[in-house]
Amino acid sequence: MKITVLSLFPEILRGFFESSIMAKAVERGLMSCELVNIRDYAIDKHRKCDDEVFGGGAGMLMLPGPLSRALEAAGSSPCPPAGEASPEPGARKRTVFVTPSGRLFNQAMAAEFSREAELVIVCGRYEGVDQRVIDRYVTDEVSIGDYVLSSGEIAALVLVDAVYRLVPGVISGESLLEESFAASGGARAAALLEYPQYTRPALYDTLRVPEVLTSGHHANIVRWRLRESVRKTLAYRPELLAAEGLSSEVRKLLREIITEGGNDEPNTEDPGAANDGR
Ligand code: 6GU
Repeated sequence: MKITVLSLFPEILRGFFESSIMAKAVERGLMSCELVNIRDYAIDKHRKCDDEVFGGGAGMLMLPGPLSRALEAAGSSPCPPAGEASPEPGARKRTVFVTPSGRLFNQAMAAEFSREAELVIVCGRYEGVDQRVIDRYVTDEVSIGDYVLSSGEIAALVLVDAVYRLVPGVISGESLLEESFAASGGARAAALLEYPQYTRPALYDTLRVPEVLTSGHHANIVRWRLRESVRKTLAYRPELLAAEGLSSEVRKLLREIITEGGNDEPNTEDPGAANDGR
């Protein structure tokens, strides 16, 4: 997969593309990445990229000229003028504008983007971008959450990170399978948050790892983990448990946890007592 990111501050992005798993994926030929400085497509002698908003208002907007030329160079195709036939669905290069006024990004969108051969991502700066550029080139407007960032670069990195790791071969299938939300991009209706995890030492200062995890009893471990997942999901993201398609096991655990109330200690409970009903 090839990802091209257009930005007025590509240096903010470079470190990410040149380090860790991304660099490895590039080395292995699974990914290729290009950073484009929009200012390189400004043609006046001051390399101007922004101007005031028509109709008044605070701040500056990115000019249509430099950004359009950068998009053309990146291979984004303009949508045809009104009245002309639209290209086949999927024929236009996926061109994503990251903006707080976009569609809310989620794992299903990450999975969809990861199936594209190429992705172009545009980072906004200042108060935003001239709407005509969005109308002509952008296929998707995406926000990463209900808060405001000062620019699109960090949001673009969030998007890139969520997407490229789903490209086959980039990380192990096992890690993908286990993690929170893995299922929400696929067929399952609901996903649970991940259970707590521990590593050595088993006793750190006065804090002991839940005994079940060092017991070697695989079935008990699986049950404990599911229970903790349900407990955590109930505490932090109860709306995920309202979805259809919860297994009967999860529904049973949920009932038990709700009946228990908040007065149990997950690290000291008897793992065997939770689910066998005896
Ligand atoms: Cl994509 N950009 C900016 N500037 N702020 C955001 C955002 C994007 N998503 C949430 N907040």
